[in-house]
Amino acid sequence: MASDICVTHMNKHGESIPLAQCLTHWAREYDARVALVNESGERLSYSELQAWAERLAGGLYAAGLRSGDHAMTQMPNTIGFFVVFFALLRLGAIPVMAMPNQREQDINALMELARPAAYFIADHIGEYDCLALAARMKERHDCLRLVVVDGTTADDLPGALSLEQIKGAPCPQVEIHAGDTALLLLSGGTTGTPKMIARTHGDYFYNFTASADLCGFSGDTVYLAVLPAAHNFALACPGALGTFRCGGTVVATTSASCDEAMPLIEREGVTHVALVPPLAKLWVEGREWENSDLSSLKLVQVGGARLEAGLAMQLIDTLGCQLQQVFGMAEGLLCYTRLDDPLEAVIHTQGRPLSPEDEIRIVDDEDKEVEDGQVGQLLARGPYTIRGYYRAPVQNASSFTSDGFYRSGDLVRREASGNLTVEGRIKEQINRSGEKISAAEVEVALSALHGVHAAVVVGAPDNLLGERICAFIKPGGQAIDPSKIKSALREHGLSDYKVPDQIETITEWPLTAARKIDKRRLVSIAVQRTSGSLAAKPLPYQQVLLPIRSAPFDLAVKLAHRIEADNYVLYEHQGEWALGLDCAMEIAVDTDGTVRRSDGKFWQATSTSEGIEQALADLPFEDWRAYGRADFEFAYLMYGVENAVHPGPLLKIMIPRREIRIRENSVQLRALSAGDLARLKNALDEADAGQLPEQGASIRIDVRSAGREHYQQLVASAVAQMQARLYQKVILSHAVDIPVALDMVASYRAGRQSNTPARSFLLKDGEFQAYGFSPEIVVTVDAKGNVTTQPLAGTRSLTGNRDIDQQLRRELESDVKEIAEHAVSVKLAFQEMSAVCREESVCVDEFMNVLERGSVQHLASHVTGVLAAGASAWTAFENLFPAVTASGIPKKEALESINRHEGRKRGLYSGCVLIADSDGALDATLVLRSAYRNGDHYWLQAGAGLVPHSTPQREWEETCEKLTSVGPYLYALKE
Ligand code: OOB
Repeated sequence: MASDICVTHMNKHGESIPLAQCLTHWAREYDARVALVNESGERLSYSELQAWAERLAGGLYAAGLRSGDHAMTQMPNTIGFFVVFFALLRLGAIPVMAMPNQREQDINALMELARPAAYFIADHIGEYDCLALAARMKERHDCLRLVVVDGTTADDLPGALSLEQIKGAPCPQVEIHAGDTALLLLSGGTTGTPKMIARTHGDYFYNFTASADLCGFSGDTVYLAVLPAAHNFALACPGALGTFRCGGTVVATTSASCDEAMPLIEREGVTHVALVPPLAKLWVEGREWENSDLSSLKLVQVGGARLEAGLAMQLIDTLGCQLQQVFGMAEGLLCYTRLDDPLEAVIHTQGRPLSPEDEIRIVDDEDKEVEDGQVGQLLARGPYTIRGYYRAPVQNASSFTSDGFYRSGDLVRREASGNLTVEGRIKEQINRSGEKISAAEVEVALSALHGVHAAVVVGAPDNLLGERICAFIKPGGQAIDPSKIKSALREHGLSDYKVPDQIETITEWPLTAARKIDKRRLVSIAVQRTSGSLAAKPLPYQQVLLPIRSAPFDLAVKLAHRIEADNYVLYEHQGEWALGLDCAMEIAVDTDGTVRRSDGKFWQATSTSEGIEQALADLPFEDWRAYGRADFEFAYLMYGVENAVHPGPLLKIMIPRREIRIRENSVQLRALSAGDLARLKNALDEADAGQLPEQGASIRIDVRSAGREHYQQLVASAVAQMQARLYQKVILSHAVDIPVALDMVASYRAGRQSNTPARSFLLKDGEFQAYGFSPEIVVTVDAKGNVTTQPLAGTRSLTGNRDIDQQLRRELESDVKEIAEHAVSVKLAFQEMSAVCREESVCVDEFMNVLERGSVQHLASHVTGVLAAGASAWTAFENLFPAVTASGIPKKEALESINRHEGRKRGLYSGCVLIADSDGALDATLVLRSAYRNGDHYWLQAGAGLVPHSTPQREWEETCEKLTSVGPYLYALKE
């Protein structure tokens, strides 16, 4: 028989035993050790478990059950469950692993497919009367010869046997091969019909033994089976079977609630447990009042659905043990984070395949492999992954490639470490608390109900469940009563966990461009319609104030250089460097003004500022600071200018998970979890003690080398339009490409040392990066509602030679064109401020100062006011954006002129970078004198303010002077 056992099914010790013979081996090896304990403290040793399973197998044989027969088990986590499981294997019968919470429709469909000869049930599951269900199944399925009840009430069902009573002499040994089917697992549905997964003796043995090795299971392992043991995760990843294989103890419980499970952990000294994310969340919350001693816990595994990084950290903090993420599927492939992976990987990824022989492909819509780091569908093939569902040829044609890869329907990305992150899915499946529900199946069940004309079902993000089932119904006549719909579905035998959590009436389906029902839009509507009612308690930032040795700017640079984050914004203002890292929540404004939040909520308010305010108003965090940026084209939305250049989002705001605010001598660290705070502190200590990053080679670019003619043509064209009085002023810009990869942090550092900006910033958002030395603020609003804006117009260069600079300054102060240009800008700022401030409060409190900004000097004024009743910082922002300095006068005509002349997206150039606080303060600074990167494209951009008297030659000079604020301080990325 050994020759039948495929090498790939062996564990690292080279053993492979057919599942059917495992318990006999283990009983011999572990004998009197405790194999199994239940919640009431009943214990079975390995020998006792084996003896009982042997007796039961004999009794079942005597009752007519035979090797190869299918036997459906639908039992909660009891001792009986395991006895039945092992007895069936011993007999050579094939357990069909139904879930305890499945109801008539599911069980019926499974019976039709699996044609079981026996049905093993508990007498009741919670309130549910399983005997009545069994009676109906027996009537309907003539394949069912045997019903066995675990409990005392078997007599209530004529013909049923009680598990306790079944015994018989040992049944014959059957010859079993590694490739024979050992058990049938259920697949999470994507279609209206169930699918089953045949797992073999060999592959399943490998599944739990290799998993047990990877997870460090041993004879000391005490595994709490709190998820249903009928599910692959708790059964064999490594689960109960992995524990038995090592001689450990399985604690079986039917209750997952903290007040029952946690005392059990203390009582039994549980070392390992597997959870799904929603349960993990309940346990974290439960620890606020539940104080059992959990110090025996070594490892908590979380899988089945996406685990948020914040919850991952909280879990480590509150349970005080190691975390492992498990991304698995009943079809086979298992990915685990490893016990020695860096914390970053354990928190942010779902691990990598268990076996070196697992093959994975990440592909696009056309099955072509995507580049590393890109998102695509995960296809898997390997030693324990099935090549087809049980008796499902039609389904198999679409679920497997012709060369046998399973199409998981999951969208994943492979990190450089080889770990995968699950980014979404393409299958029409809802993941509710780790339970997989086919939207199609619920739609079919709903459509069969009286009064339902049509139904579409989607999964909506949910604080408690991960996803909740939301059904949209077009009524077929009278109004829909959600509670009646739910009870009708239950009466029709739909499993309880598939009954929609939310039912909404809809009159018209939202459609996609391809005229299909827009399910994403439905998700947004589902979220929208419940907003408010499901609001969670806001999460506070944990914070510490620490002394530092480095100068604030040096420290900011060292941190930006060291910290690895996909998103960050470093914002310098008023002597503080504020660094927001990693996004806990993102708010984005689409090109149509819709404000979307990354938790799925969206707002389509009368004004964009109102939408943003609403999105910020019910953030689930306390005392937050938001970091964001608005691209120039946000102005097109504000002024109704046609936007054919920017696909959106036009404005992005992130609420960071971690934050550092650096001032002279001290640093404030803030994070949403204690773990993040601790990591931040480590990063700070290292940066404070460490060296400044080394600079690469200095880059010389000639900003005058290209584009002169084109730019001067644009100037001439705009000047002609202004002379025709179409508008008064416009800023036209040109971009200069940088042919080498820039070290953005080193260049920011060098540039900042030679500039005297109003604000500076350095930011990264995935592939997009920028830094700059902002000459002026767009608007600041303090918590009391004091508003300031700072129009800057009129420019001369700063050469570094005092006499020349003085001469240029005098020229600037007396040049009629510059003064006129400045005066109209101040007037416009005054008007815009008056629209949002109390009228009598608006004043020009500084007029026509000369401000030195790096390589140029400007005429600058200050306009201040106090917010009018009903106005917020965002109303002020909306009114003052874009800065007149970078657009023109009147703004709308100037924007149209820019759109016509430049004809391409400006993006962040002449937009703004901003921070906003939960107390209502906002600080938005104009993005000029900056460098930009998008993927491998690096560039600078600058422009000049054109008025009717402008000359192409002078304005070209001015843009080149401005580029000199950034251009000489560029450093190449070190190899
Ligand atoms: C486990 O198995 P199934 O068969 O109930 O569900 C598989 C599906 C995956 O295709 C994926 O969509 C989702 O569940 N999933 C996860 C995940 N683990 C599973 N999505 C995001 N993050 C994860 N960590 O759920 C299962 C089987 C064995 C071990 C663990 C889970």
